[in-house]
Amino acid sequence: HSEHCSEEDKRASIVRESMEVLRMNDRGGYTVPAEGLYPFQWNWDSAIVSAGWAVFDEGRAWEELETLFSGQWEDGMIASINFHQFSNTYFPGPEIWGTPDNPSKTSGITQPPVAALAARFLFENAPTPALARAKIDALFPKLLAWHRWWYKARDPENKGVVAILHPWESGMDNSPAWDETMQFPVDDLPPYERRDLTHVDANMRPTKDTYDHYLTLLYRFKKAHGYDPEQLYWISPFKVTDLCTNSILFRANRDLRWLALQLGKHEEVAEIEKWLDNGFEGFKSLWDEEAGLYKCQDQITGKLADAGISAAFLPLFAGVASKEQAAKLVKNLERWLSKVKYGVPSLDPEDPRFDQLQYWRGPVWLIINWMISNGLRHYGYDDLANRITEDSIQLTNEAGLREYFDPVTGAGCGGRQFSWTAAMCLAWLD
Ligand code: 9WN
Repeated sequence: HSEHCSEEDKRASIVRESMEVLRMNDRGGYTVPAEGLYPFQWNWDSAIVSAGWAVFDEGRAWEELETLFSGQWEDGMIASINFHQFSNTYFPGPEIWGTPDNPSKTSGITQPPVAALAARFLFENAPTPALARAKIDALFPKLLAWHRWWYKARDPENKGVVAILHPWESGMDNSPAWDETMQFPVDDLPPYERRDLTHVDANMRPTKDTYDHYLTLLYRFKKAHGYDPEQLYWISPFKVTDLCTNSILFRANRDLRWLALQLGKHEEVAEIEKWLDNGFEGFKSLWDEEAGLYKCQDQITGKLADAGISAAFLPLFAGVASKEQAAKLVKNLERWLSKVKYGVPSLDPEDPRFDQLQYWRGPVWLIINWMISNGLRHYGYDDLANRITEDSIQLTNEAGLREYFDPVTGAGCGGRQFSWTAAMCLAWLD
């Protein structure tokens, strides 16, 4: 009994701590992912964090999304980073990106479109339905504009799935899924100084060679008419169908459709249904039958990436996989989980590149765990979903609200007092 009690006490204190972390990382209308390491407003972080705020401060939750959309470009894009306030603790900052004022300073690329999911979550869980309705009325056209942007700028050839043009856009920056597609030669770069290594250990962060590639893309995009997204698609040496982005976009379209129905926007419903139909077709080219996994695809060569990554399970979250595909995915996932103590590792633990500490090349990320477990439940794999939920509770109980976790030892890695980990403890694990 006493053990049970102390487990409960532990959880109650994690929940309290999670609220404190969001308050501490609040910069007035937006939440930074982590003090020092990430001092600006990140796109998919903020969308997830708004669900955490929703648990104890409805108004503040909506404000998070409103501030995110205050940086929306005229063409509809939501950038990966909004630079609301000066900070010199992160590289590359606004002076390197040098985007046109559009309407405020941002990066020049995007990130996975979680915002519509968050908007639906806030709307459905709203203590004050009238407030929620007013907020959604204002937010809906902006969400729609962003989704339209994805298809216009990132699927001009009508594949039904969208391209990312920079690994930072995937949110899984140094995933082994990009090892082959990141082989292009780097340009002569102006000298630069990374800041991430002053906050966290180098063995947990991308290598210098990887950063040289990141910056090569950044400077080429900057030269291409101030990041004009319609040009970037045609000039980028990195053009990939990313599973994380496309699964989230598919799910976000379902949630946007649901919101459109609430608002009685029938033309928009039809427009979104077309994206869903095309997406369903587009996903077929990402299925690797032999491996029993989805794979990212190089749009330049047409080749599927060889790496099995955690995003391979996200089509379950999208709801785009068939029952047969789901069964094969589950078999792989069970094999992965049998090789580690805590799931879900970001790379197949049997891949020789597996590295338990290295960022997106092995470690566990709570936001991905939430999406995978949600998807598993939808397909009826409750036991496996429970295992992932239990692992996530254990990890945060033992290591705290860290950026990511070692799947072998359970140790916390990367940044501390991390906003999206706190948000997951509030909106998912409590
Ligand atoms: C680049 C903020 C972001 C996350 C990404 C994660 C990391 C940035 C970086 O941190 O990326 O966008 O400099 O490492 O990979 O998913 O949104 O938490």
